[in-house]
Amino acid sequence: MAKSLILVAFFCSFLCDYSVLSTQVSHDGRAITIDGQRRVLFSGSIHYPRSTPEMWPDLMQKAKDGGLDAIETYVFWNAHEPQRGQYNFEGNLDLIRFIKEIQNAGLYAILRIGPYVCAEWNYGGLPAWLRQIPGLQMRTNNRPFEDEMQKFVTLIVDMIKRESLLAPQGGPIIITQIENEYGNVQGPYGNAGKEYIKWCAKLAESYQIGVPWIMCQQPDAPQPMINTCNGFYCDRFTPNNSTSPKLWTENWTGWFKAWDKPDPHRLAEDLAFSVARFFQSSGTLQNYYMYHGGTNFGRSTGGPYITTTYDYDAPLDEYGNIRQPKWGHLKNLHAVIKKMEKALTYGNAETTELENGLSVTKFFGIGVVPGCFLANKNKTDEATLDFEGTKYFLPAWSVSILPDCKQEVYNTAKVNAQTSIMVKKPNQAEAEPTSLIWSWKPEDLSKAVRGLEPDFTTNTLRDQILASVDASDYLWYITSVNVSQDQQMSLQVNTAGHILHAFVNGDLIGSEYAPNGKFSFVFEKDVILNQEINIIALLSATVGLKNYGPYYELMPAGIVGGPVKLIGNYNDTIDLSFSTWSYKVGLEGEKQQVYLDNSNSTWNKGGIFPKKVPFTWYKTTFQAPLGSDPVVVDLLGLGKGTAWVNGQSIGRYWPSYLTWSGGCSPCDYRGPFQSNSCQTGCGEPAQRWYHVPRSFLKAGEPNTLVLFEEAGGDPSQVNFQTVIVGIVCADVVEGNILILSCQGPQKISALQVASFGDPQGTCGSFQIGTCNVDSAYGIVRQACVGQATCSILVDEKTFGSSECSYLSSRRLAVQATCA
Ligand SMILES: *[C@@H]1O[C@H](CO)[C@@H](O)[C@H](O)[C@H]1NC(C)=O
Ligand SMILES: *[C@@H]1O[C@H](CO)[C@@H](O)[C@H](O)[C@H]1NC(C)=O
Ligand SMILES: *[C@@H]1O[C@H](CO)[C@@H](O)[C@H](O)[C@H]1NC(C)=O
Ligand SMILES: *[C@@H]1O[C@H](CO)[C@@H](O)[C@H](O)[C@H]1NC(C)=O
Ligand SMILES: *[C@@H]1O[C@H](CO)[C@@H](O)[C@H](O)[C@H]1NC(C)=O
Ligand SMILES: *[C@@H]1O[C@H](CO)[C@@H](O)[C@H](O)[C@H]1NC(C)=O
Ligand SMILES: CC(=O)N[C@H]1CO[C@H](CO)[C@@H](O)[C@@H]1O
Repeated sequence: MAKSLILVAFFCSFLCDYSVLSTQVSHDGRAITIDGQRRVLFSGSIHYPRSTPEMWPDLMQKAKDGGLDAIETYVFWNAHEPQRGQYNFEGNLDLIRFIKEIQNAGLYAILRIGPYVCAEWNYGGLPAWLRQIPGLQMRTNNRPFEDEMQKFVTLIVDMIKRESLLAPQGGPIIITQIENEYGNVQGPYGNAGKEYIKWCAKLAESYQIGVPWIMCQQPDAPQPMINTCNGFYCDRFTPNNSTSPKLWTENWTGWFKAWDKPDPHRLAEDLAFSVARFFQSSGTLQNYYMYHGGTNFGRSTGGPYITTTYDYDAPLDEYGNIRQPKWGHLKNLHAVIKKMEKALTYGNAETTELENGLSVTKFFGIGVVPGCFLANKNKTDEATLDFEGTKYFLPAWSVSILPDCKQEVYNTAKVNAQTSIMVKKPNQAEAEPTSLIWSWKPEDLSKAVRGLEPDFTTNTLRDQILASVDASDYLWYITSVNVSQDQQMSLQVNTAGHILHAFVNGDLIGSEYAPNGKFSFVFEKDVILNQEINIIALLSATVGLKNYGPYYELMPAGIVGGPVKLIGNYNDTIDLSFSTWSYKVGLEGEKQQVYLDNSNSTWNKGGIFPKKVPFTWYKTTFQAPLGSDPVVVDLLGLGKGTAWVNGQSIGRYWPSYLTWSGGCSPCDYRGPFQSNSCQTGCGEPAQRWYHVPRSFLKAGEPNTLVLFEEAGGDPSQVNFQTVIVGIVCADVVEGNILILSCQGPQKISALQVASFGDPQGTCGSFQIGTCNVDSAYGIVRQACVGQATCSILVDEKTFGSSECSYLSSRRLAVQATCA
């Protein structure tokens, strides 16, 4: 086998110029065509910087097993070009390796080059150094911006061409995107915006890459750019040109999380409903945003107030585990829709709207097996639909799919896939002490609070993005004031956020952070001033820069413009806004890279251990947990800061930020989904567990964890854990197959419930209903206990035909533990 492949490759390199390996991608008004055939395509977003190269093959395989055809990613300009002309494509920024992993898994790739990406990404992916270029205005008809954008897009296009990654070259890339969601913000840019979009389209076309270009949410996309839809539902969307197929680039599988928000969820039933409705309404390509959300490693990743976890409630969780039942319910949906591929892409669609929100769509035509969708859009009432002589039961807010228009194979509200409940297990590394041993050192504030060795000095209060060029979250603004006598005054600082720590004459007098994403606030605190010179040092910290909206890049950050004032008892005011201000970018510890293992800085071991002391660096060593399960570190007890493992950033942490306590109520999949429809974790720490990728860890030797604690915290509770499947459940309708899996090396260790009949309740609280086949428990125990995976066909042959047969449909409910 290997030999003949080599022969073919050898033969081709001389004679056929790889044309045998080449794939022709085009489109018509109906679908993307691959080698001339119209296709139904399922795609999923995975952002390469939000996982590690070691995770990529497994993520791709799980995506493929879940029934995807393609992986979609943005390209992240500010990560690749952190300084103008200095590029980084290493490690988790190795875009080429990522695309090759997609190809290795036998999947297609969709590359959204942007380079504006939104994506809850810091500054929407645009480099902050663009702001330093004279006359540059972003995302509009502006030559300096267009020049920089063209340079970067050309670099990426040249890289993928050189590596033969485009489908016509034999590579996996079938679709590329220029710009992103510009249609949503275009209004305020007026005519310049229209010109810019035309320029983008011309630029894209000029590369002649031989695959279709898309522009999402761009109703006036110039041909041949295809306008595509983003949203929770896309059934009502139509592209503007009869030659453009209906493509859905972002069907949000859940939602992102911010530091002040509870955990958002989107139930599998509703997600499946939206996908089924899209195909019912003649859609042909759909991309899950996100299929794997991942982690915002490093400070430059997450957008404004976005947590370090970017889990997104996606079919693969933050750590790369299969999220059940979402993953399995969609896998089953993909399989049934694929059965109808010919009908959906070559057939005619005939839709009949019935009363009470019911509708029927039949795809039919010469030479194709007809396929049908029966939809119940009614969000409260179930219905029984009489269709071509058969009665079909449709739960509220559900779609039934009949791939042959006769037999219901799938209903979006009937979940046959297993549910897995993940649990966290303590670190079981050998010889790991129960609590970690810490050393520490204070951040050296001595120069900053006295204004020594500034990076530069001005007599204005500058925007933090311009002043620091986003080289750090932290920027010091320092000035002095000469007063004629000792006195108490009120220090008033107007800041555009996000966090402010104020020091007067070396003492921290107060700290404040922007509440609920309202970044502008006024800090006010009484201070005692000494006669003559007083030094006021203000440390401003950002938590990810704005990423969305017209002119979002101009949204201020830091103490831009102030005013900064001292107000006396008689309203006598000293305005410091135009005093001489010194600036220092970043922390001393960041400059000295004290988080690196080879850092030469000295750490304190003895003495009084500082707890709840802001601006403290902490360091400990730990053994990597045994096995291969994903690792997290529990940072409960800490305030806010940044964490590194073996010198690699695992992101910002902020467990002291408690989320809003309202807004969590039992979730219902029925009815139009909103980002806050279904939330958990109200009033709890915004994020307590932080992902430590296995590839960051060394087995059998000590690993280092370094924390920079900005707000004051206590690391004594910090510990490492692994994430595993704890409980598996399933609730399977007769005629389907029960599959239970511990999703890893663990085995099903005990069976709590196995009831065949009409079991009640949900996973964790199943109860026997009015009828139960007594032998069910023994049958399931026999087949499953002791196994890593088991499957049972839920039918009469297994469970008998007579018992409970008066029920209209019998179900098997199972709950088991993995260990
Ligand atoms: C595209 O369609 C929208 C309505 O969906 C319309 O407002 C717009 O003018 C159309 N644009 C073009 C170029 O046809
Ligand atoms: C639709 O696209 C075709 C081919 O790309 C183009 O010739 C035609 O002008 C477009 N029609 C409209 C209404 O934009
Ligand atoms: C849902 O169905 C009920 C009857 O079962 C009907 O009264 C109601 O109007 C329907 N709602 C919608 C939105 O069609
Ligand atoms: C502070 O102001 C007083 C009065 O203007 C002046 O005499 C004194 O020299 C100033 N002190 C410093 C250190 O500049
Ligand atoms: C100072 O100004 C505030 C707000 O303008 C006002 O409410 C207060 O009465 C003033 N105090 C004095 C002592 O003038
Ligand atoms: C620590 O000191 C050694 C020897 O002087 C030097 O080679 C190394 O680069 C230093 N490490 C850092 C992180 O500065
Ligand atoms: C393009 C699109 O459909 N956008 C929608 C996404 O979902 C939100 C929330 O439901 C809607 O407000 C948008 O209109």
